[in-house]
Amino acid sequence: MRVFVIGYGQAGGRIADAFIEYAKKTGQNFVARAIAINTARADLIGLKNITMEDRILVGESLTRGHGIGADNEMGARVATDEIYTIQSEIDKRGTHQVDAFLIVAGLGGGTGSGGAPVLARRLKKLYEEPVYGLGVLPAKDEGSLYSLNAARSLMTFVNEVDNLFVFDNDAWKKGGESVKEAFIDINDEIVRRFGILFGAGEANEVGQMVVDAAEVINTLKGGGVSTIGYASEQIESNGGFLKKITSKKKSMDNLDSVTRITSLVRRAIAGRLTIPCDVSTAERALIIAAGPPKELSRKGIEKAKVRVEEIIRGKEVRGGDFPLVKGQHVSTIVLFSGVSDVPRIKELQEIGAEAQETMKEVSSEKEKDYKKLLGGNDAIKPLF
Ligand SMILES: Nc1nc2c(ncn2[C@@H]2O[C@H](COP(=O)(O)OP(=O)(O)OP(=O)(O)O)[C@@H](O)[C@H]2O)c(=O)[nH]1
Ligand SMILES: [Mg+2]
Repeated sequence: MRVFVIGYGQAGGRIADAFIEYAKKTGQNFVARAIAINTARADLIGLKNITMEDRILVGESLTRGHGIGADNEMGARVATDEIYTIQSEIDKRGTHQVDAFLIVAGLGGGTGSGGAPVLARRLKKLYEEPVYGLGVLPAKDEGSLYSLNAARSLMTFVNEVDNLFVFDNDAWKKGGESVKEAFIDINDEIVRRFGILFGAGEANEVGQMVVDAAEVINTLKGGGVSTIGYASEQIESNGGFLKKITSKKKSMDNLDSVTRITSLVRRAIAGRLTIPCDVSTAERALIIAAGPPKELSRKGIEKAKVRVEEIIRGKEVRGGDFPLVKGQHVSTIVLFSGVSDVPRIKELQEIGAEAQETMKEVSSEKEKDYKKLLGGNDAIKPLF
């Protein structure tokens, strides 16, 4: 499907940038357009792949292009003040032939955390296409201000979008890397998963049961929080030769590809999710297997679907192929939509609620302004 990607703030901009890099590298065309919006000029300049004209500076009168330092009330204010400018920047880039919007933001900071929900609300009013969010949660050691921002933003964002993909930096950070290197790796992990999800419907190869945009959209219908599992395996280059000398070539091939798909799906479910959670609480799921057509197996997908149906609470499980002629890997993703038991979100909300109590005494006026801006929740309440 064709996605209009909007990176809001530093994390959002970098991830949108990584989307373009991935699309270029893999020759895919699911990114209809990618733009970056930020209050910090330096962060926009630091991007590599998004064209200069698609880097949009906002809040200049308030911040002179220097950013707003993790103040998400200010982030929401800037977005509210400049919503017509932002909307026309998006509109003039052409939104026909776009199947969905994806607003990406780090929820712990100020610009993206405050701005993304405001923009989501506006886009939903303007367009019929679904508006999805990708919210990046802060690592635990980033402190309580980041947790508070994330808790507040999450609650609003999830209500403004058609579905919110969540990615938890805390579950993905590795020791020993510089923060910059770590983000490059993490962002690659993110776009690899979304590359399969959104790329699937744009495959220009013939497959057995190719996933289309409607299947992705229907899986995401109903909203809530989504998580994605992923597993990948390199295709053995000597497999062809070995198989030639076996007499039962055909049935061997079939058996191999069925087992490969089912075992990859099992690994995708059991492995690290974008946001770790109890997947049995999911309402809907979508399985996609990507790779060279001869390595993909309809039977494998069917078997994996039955397995996922047994696991999740809901009944809707879809599945299909993403044929890629040049690939050296078979990869699978499993999208779990509408999950409701996410320990990290509960934890953030608790930290957020505590921090909010402390802040209430300090600045009850500021709090009122924030609520007015987002038109939203009185306090941080449990999401599930
Ligand atoms: N995955 C990922 N997370 C990032 C990246 N850059 C920043 N973050 C996370 O995003 C959060 C901070 O959000 P930023 O996007 O830097 O903030 P911002 O929207 O630019 O807002 P301000 O700078 O506070 O105005 C933190 O929790 C960081 O861990 C990135 O490239 N990738
Ligand atoms: Mg910033």
